[in-house]
Amino acid sequence: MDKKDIEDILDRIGTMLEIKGENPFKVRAYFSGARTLQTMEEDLGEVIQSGKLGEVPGIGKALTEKIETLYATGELAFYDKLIASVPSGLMDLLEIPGLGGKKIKVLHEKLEIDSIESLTVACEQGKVAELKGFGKKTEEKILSGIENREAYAARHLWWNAKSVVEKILPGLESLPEVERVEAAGSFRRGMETVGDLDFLVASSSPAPIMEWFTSMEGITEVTAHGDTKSSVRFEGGMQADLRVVPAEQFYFALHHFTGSKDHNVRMRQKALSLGMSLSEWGLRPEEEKDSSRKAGPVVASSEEDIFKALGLSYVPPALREGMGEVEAAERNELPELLELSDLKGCFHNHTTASDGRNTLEEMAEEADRRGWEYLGIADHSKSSFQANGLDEERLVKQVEAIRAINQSGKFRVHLFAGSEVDILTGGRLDFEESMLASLDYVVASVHNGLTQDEETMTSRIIKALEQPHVTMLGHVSGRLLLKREASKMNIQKIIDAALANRTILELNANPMRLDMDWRHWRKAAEKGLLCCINPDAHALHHFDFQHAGVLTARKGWLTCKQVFNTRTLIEVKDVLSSGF
Ligand code: DGT
Ligand code: CA
Ligand code: CA
Ligand code: ZN
Repeated sequence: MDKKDIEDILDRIGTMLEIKGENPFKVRAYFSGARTLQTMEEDLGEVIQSGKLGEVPGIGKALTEKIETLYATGELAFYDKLIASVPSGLMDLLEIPGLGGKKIKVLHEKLEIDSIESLTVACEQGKVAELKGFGKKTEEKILSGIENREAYAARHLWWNAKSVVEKILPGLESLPEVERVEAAGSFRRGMETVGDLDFLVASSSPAPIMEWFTSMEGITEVTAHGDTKSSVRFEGGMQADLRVVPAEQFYFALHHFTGSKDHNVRMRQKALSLGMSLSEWGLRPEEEKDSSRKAGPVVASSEEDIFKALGLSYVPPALREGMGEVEAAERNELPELLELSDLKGCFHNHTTASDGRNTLEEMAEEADRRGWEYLGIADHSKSSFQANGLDEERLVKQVEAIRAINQSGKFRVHLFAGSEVDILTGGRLDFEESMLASLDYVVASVHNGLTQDEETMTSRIIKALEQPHVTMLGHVSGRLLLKREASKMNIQKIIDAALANRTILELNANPMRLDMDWRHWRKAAEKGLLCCINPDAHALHHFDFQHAGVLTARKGWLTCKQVFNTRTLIEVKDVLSSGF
């Protein structure tokens, strides 16, 4: 565990002890221990090794032991016990400005507050203002802090980041001083959520660019305004950094600020192993070493040049997560990643028959416009009554309508008749086998009972994907990014069951889902698991979500062959009628 993580844990220990009403001296020891670590200039590992941690002012014997244990093992029984003894909702209250351990203790003891929800209610009822040491002002501040919490939340959906980027990039591009511009960081890597945006510009006159950037529309705060670096915050809480570098530095800076940190670390190690040093400034021979050779710095007129200079094949930004991509690039074994243009259709889409906003015909027309070969319609099943799910009778009618449209030749796209069938709590499906058999395909999804325990949920899902008529499993984990955690499940067992039963797993491209998570795809697909990227469209413009789905698939190292809906209509028809 590194120093920063240990500081955070010491801080949290202090707060938890405060909430529990422990001796103030003991509490302060942890807070000051954290501050001491923060300002310590020496390398923590070296200090520990030399046995001198206990001599550092502000770090006593008890703390020394705990820091050493954390550093060596990353764990601390004392800390785990403490966490278990404090209601988890109380720690969430720390995110509200003005609330620390002492105030939280009072709120908990006097008003039985144990979560942000119960605190909101108490504030609205004016109970917090009546507490000693609080008052009306504090209550108002807490309430507005709660309101802002979401707007100021630390992370944002990639999709929302994209719409901000798409506004800023053209503006920067249009400035005469700007020679080149890119959005770097987690956005460029296609992370499902983005902390802040990182714009990078090549220019020899940064001043007017800074001026433009810090006076854009929609900015609520300029948090930094320097000569070559500025930071702003937009309405809604999104933050953006802008850095301006000289043109010759651009691709080194682009590579550096694209990250990830882990990827950068591996790249720097690779450079060092070749006697070079890589940074945001450039790639040059290490100083002093072999000065007779007098090799100059590497010139890069693209990111490819940097990888080439290190003997690596080009690593696309989506893969730069420090998960073996540099090693694969050394062996020239990077996958040929999926592209958006590889997709020939999709299977999980809704119409006005359930909770979609567009009719069957409108959906078909839009699919035509996009040049897709096929479009699957999978409206909700009867148990999803809140989504106006179809019962057998309505579904039979829809299937007939779909067959009729195909017959009519009105659209080029071929429509497949399917259903997004609820997986009921016991793992049974919402329709009988005969109904399922009359469909072209079946997407099986969990929509209720999302909080079942891991074992129940795992066997529920496995039971569903063992059913012969189930073609694919929809939005596997049920997560809603930044809103709702994934259901508890043993994902490895589910992947293995999908493999054994030749069931496809969906990569749901809705930007709030991006589910199954990209971190699972690489290994699963290597074992032969097939992916289907679906927009889960409830309106025509939701077909655009496929962009996010493909980017996520790329992060999972997926190739064309591993994605079902890259296949042609003929191939898909063949599989759906006679299996894999
Ligand atoms: P985010 O904003 O939390 O979604 O994630 P990133 O990856 O965009 O992180 P950010 O904005 O803090 O920095 C952008 C990139 O700059 C990051 O991916 C790698 C590089 N970078 C920033 N700080 C460091 C650092 O301390 N060490 C290394 N190796 N790279 C860094
Ligand atoms: Ca960032
Ligand atoms: Ca940043
Ligand atoms: Zn669904």
